[in-house]
Amino acid sequence: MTTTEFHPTLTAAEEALLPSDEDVRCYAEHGWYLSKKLLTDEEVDALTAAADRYYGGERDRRLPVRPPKLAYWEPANGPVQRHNDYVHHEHDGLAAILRKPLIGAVAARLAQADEIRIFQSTLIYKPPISGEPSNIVPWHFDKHYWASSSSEKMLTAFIPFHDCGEEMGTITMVDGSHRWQEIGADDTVVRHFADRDRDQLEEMLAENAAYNGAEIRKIPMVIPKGHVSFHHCRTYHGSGANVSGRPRQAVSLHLQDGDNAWREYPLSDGTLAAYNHDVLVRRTHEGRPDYADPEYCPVIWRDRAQQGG
Ligand SMILES: O=C(O)CCC(=O)C(=O)O
Ligand SMILES: [Fe+2]
Repeated sequence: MTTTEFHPTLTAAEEALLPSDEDVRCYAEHGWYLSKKLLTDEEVDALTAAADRYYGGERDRRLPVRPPKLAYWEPANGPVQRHNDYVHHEHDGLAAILRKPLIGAVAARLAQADEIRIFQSTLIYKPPISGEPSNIVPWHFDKHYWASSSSEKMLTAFIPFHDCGEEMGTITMVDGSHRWQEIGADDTVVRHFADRDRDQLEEMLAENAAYNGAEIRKIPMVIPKGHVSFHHCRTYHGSGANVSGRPRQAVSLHLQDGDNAWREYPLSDGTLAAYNHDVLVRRTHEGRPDYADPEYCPVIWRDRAQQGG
């Protein structure tokens, strides 16, 4: 699909589901936003059915190479938390719902951007095993993983396939933490987070908060079916055990604004920050990974003034 062919529009009913000016102000202040009902029950049920088929092995296409840090659960991995990246690329049934323009339009308003593209989509499944350690998502913010992206406006839409409350281990935000200054360089923090146990992670979060003279206020997002939780790329978040007796299923839809591009970002060990896209996407005319490659990073929203053609 070329730039000039894509003219997403919203119905009047969908327009009413956009965040208000006050919602946008609140997002800027708090770093998260719980949407109205953006997906119908039929659309959410279609996600569940498509995910079942995906887990059964259905694919419409496959990645041509395996990127270095790909999350890709397979049945042989057993009853641990499942993460599968690039589902918007590999599975058209999932993509059909994830590309809904309304999701992009909400993101565009929150990020105050003209265009929204998919950056990544991760299909998530927390098995209903209350003591399963892999179900715990440690405190992190998504920009930690996106150092090779130039944008500070990127954001994530967390889309559960059912009502998602605390007993399921729903996503939990650290209120206002996107405005904190970090202790140390981004990449050293990433490594710390990966290597540390839960108590140490709590301590790191506390140290970061203290450095900023901030209180830690944790907000578990209680998300009704069809609603979507959005968070800024610097908002700390994590999640806990699934003690509900039912699987907790979701897609984490990572979104980029139209201006986002690959940037050269040296890490403390002397290497450059990289993202899985870098071995997949086409090159720009300067020879850089193109984070606007429609094959992997499709546009899902473009404001009318930007639509041209
Ligand atoms: O599954 C979760 O609770 C957290 C997912 C996550 O880290 C995200 O959506 O960015
Ligand atoms: Fe995250």
